[in-house]
Amino acid sequence: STFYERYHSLEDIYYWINRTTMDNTDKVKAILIGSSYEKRPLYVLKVQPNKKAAWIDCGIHAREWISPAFCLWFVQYKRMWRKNRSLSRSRWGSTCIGVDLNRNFDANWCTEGASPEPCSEIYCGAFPESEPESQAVANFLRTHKDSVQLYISIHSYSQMLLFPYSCTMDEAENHSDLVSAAQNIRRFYRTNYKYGAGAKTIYLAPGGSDDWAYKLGIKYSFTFELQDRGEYGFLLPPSKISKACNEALIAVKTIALKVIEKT
Ligand code: 0X9
Ligand code: ZN
Repeated sequence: STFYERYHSLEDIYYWINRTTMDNTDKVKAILIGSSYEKRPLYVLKVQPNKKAAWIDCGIHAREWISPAFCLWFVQYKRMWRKNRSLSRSRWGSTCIGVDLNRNFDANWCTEGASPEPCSEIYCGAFPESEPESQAVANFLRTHKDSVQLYISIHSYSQMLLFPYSCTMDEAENHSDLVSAAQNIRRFYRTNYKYGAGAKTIYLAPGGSDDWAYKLGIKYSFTFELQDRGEYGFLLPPSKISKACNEALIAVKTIALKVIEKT
């Protein structure tokens, strides 16, 4: 299998980022946007010098192995860990690790579908953007919101394309545009993907990055839940990487074309 058909350690991914930027100085730039709780650098890889841009992040949920493989981005500490690594003390005095970064953004923060309990898997953090990781992403997007027209967050698993809102049952103002963008993508998938507004398709989940980016003004905002549908779940075997990434790549291309056409 090739390098891209395997999972990699964080050290390898940093090496890959370094190598890729050095080999393509004209096309790829690494921008340091902050550091994680454990003081590891967070990079944006800028791959087009154009004014118009799309943001793609991978690894908001660490245990979703296929996600960083798609971007070669940000990797996790433990194989089945979901949250970041920050320490917080619960009301009962016990110490728990981690905030769910996809509950830490300022979009109906910590309402139904998130938990104020530090030990929960969906702990929302002490306040919106309390975590360095979500802060770094939010700061970057705030600064670049005029050029970023498409926001994509890669997760796994369940084979779904989700769009706002997840933080309320309300319909997004451009709901029909989002539906048609998702339908467009679907035509190119051989694997079956479900799509729809997050809250109605899966569950209420406030504080997510997609809803936050949408409220910031990025009207095309998606969360991709990549393969599979539960057979391997979070531990998608390396032999399945190429198919999972290829179909995600086609989806990203299709949706970017649609956004260009509309804006
Ligand atoms: O619950 C989540 O954060 C995502 N599902 S996952 O299984 N990867 O954890 C769904 C995110 C959908 N969008 C928002 N909740 N904003
Ligand atoms: Zn996730």
